[in-house]
Amino acid sequence: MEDRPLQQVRNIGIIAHIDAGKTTTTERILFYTGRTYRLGNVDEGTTVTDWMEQERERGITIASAAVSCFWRDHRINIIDTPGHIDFTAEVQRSLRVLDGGVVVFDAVHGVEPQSETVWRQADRFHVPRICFINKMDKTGADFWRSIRTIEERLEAAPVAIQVPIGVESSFVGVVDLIDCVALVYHDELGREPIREPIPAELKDLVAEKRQILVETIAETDDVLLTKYLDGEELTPEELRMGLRRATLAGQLVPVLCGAALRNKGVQPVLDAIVDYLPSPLDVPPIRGVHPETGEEIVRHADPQEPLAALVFKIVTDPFVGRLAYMRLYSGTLRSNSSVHNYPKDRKERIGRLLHMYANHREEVDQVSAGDIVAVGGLKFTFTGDTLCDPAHPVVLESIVFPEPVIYVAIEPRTAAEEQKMLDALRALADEDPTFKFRVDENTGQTLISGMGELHLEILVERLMREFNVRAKVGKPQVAYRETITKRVRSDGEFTLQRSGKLLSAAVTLELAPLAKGQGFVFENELPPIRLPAEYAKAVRAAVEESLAAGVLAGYPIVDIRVTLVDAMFVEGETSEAAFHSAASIAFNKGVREAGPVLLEPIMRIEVVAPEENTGDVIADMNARRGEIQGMEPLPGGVQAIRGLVPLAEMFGYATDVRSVTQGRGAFTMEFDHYAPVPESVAQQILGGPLFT
Ligand SMILES: Nc1nc2c(ncn2[C@@H]2O[C@H](COP(=O)(O)OP(=O)(O)OP(=O)(O)O)[C@@H](O)[C@H]2O)c(=O)[nH]1
Ligand SMILES: [Mg+2]
Repeated sequence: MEDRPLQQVRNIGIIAHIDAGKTTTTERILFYTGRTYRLGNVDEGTTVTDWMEQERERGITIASAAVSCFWRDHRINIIDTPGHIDFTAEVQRSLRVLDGGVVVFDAVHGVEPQSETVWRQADRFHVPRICFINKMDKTGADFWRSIRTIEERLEAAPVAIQVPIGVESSFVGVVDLIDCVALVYHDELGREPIREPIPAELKDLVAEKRQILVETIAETDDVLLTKYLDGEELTPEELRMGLRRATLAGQLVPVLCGAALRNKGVQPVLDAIVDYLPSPLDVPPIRGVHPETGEEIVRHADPQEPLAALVFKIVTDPFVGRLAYMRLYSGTLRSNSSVHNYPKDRKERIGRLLHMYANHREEVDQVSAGDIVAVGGLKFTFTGDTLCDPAHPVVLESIVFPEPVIYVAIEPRTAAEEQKMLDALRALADEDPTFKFRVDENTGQTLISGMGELHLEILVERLMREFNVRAKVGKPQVAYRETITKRVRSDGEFTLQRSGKLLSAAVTLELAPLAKGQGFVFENELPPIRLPAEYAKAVRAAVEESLAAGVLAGYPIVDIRVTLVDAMFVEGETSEAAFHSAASIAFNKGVREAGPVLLEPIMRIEVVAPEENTGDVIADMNARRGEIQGMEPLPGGVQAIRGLVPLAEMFGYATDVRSVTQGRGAFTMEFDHYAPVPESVAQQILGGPLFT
């Protein structure tokens, strides 16, 4: 894959709600750009990007896949991401390193729950995007309603740059509003959309929508606005340039439509990627900090600048072993060279450089700023780490992943497989930052935790298929949290007689609740003259350890501020260990006195069901301690029912919703926030009253 000047490179993520058609669209992109010679199909398990066995069997994308192709002399690096919420980490890490996004929608539904999730993620990383309203061939498809849902539910500024020709089974192509020409698909494979005059019956609609488009673009640019207000015609080139500027600035979102499965409307998406989405030179330079001084460092997409690369994915490849996927923001990286890893502060030797094409590899000698590459041979490097030139150290902002919300106990079929299982779990956790495992000290059980039932199901299956570990798994459990509800001061004292020597320490901690999602804050009010730094460090370490297992049921403690307000010791008769113990005593006693409560994950769910079942769905949701937040009639006589429900009440819901709706209902659910468990429910979970 020969290189292109950076302004002719596009690093793009295909993102959307589950099943919107991301992989099907990617498959057509690879076909029309000549990367493939036949069209694969998700339902037959023959696409390029859904290459994992489980993806092919289930017809869903599980892991994001990187591919590259060329269009109009531009190199387009695409990452096809999963839509299922359990795999949200894949979207997060992809959007963190990509420059532009193609957001796909199902034309029958428009915005769906995960459309909102990925849109917010793209907002967080300031990723300019275009929208592709797919499945225009389906019954109930509605291009204009889909655009309205983007405006209303995503608070965005979508602007149609096309008008569909026909709809449902009569959908044959689009009218390009900038060039005022119809693109009609006559051939089965959709290789050559034919440029034709605008169908007469669409002339008025096209004129109306073009007027809106021209006005909308003109309003984003003073020069164009002046020309427009002077009554001058804006040229297609001026419109395209104006729309490009507005898209890169996040002011407008161009909207296209098509039916990828019917091979219609994909080539204009490729044109829009080139015309409206950024090259690595169009995105702001990356900011990092100096690992020692903390001073801010800016790096530009320039191969001559010192190297700065962010690792966004680790994969264990069956043929070449452990691969680290990274995005280069500046500089040049050569195979067999050495770099420095921060925050690990370790030297790393660069082995092979590979351009990945789904699960195929193309070896290259060097890559430079703006490129995405997989690197073999790294030992200490994990997702979120920075690799840089040892002479020009820099740390880039890492990638934050959501915390797991459910867990299951897992055990190997035979004791002999214990170690093999733990090694396999380590390899899987190495790849997936939202998958965690630990051995519970009290029970000795191995617990694996993740984002949802499907997430853990897939990973347990991988244990078997890829690591040949047969495992038994328990029932899914909710990953509760604990927190406190009132401010307390708590003293802790520790005394130990060792080899005739007295060691003692006493501390006073103030514990205070923090707002939801604030996590943990530690403050030390004692200057080193009052308490030597190493003892203060021991106090902090003890508190952090105690956070891992709360006093109610051993769940992690969150949203708490701990302040070290006093300490007592006798010079020479104390130690870090004494302070560590005194702090644990003070902390745990304090938590018990601070009105500890159990927190449970609350899920945002959307059930789409036939109107006649709405009542049953609502009743069932209420019975699950749910809170209905809204309903919306959708095309085809179905209703979207939205609400918040505790995860603990949602296990097995997939089966229940089908029986409540005679198999016609579907639902999506994603984590929303943690909330206190009602007293009565907490007592059931804890098997008795809480500390009061
Ligand atoms: N009718 C119709 N079906 C389509 C179209 N595009 C995709 N599909 C079907 O929609 C289903 C999902 O397609 P995918 O391409 O796997 O969707 P996805 O967005 O990649 O799904 P995830 O990766 O699992 O989130 C498959 O059955 C496709 O055949 C389309 O344009 N029209
Ligand atoms: Mg897919």
